[in-house]
Amino acid sequence: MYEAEIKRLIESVEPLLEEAPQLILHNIGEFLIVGDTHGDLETTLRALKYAEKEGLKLVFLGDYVDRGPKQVENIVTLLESKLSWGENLTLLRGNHETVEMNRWYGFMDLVYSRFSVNLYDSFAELFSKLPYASLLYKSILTLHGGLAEGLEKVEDINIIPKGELDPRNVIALQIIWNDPSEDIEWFAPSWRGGGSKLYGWRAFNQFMEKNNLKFLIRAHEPQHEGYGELFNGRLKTVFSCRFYGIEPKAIRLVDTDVKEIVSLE
Ligand SMILES: [Mn+2]
Repeated sequence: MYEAEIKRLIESVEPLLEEAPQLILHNIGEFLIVGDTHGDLETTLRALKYAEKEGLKLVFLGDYVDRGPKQVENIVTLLESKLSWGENLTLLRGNHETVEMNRWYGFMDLVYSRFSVNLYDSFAELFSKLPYASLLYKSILTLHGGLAEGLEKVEDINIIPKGELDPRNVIALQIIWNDPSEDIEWFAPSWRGGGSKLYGWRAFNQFMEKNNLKFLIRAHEPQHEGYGELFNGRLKTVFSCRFYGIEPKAIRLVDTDVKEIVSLE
């Protein structure tokens, strides 16, 4: 693919992201929720094919680039799909849709060497406009990392500013970085550093009750079987990148329930 084509693709998707809220609402349909892909083009193609065949809407939970072998192809495929699927496909922001991560984990160098500094800058701008969360059926919250200390109401995700190449907003930063832990009650500093935190069971339960939520679905941490649960099954982690020695999985939702854990192997 030529640089000019990718640039045009980015410019076509950008307005769609600009006009969308930070919290995307979906109330009807069935969904396929896909976790980290990190350059795993095969998983992305399988998810698209499966969702198309079964008539599902798609939610990707972020981390499309860095690490894997087909990073450019993966993000390009996702952006092209966004254009053709429109609101039936949601791309959320992960902690790797940031300049800081791309500098250390490969995507920046890759785009510099294959294309140009200018094209990387266009990707970075686009990433800064990806929404942070999606609320399904008013009761299932989906995002990349997790709950943020200081976030009381789900709707407050809409207050997060757009366009931060590296999120400095403390809520945004935690949404893409935080991990759950059953060993703590409230919040604690995370081993990941940089202002990220662990959220414990009391913080989780309180947030879920206050916002009338049934499940939280997130990605961010590799799972042995591609899927894992915490907090009595109310928190579900899905991981979809095959390069971690795991079977890539996705979650199929019908109404407000998990219908199936789908293998994307
Ligand atoms: Mn991540």
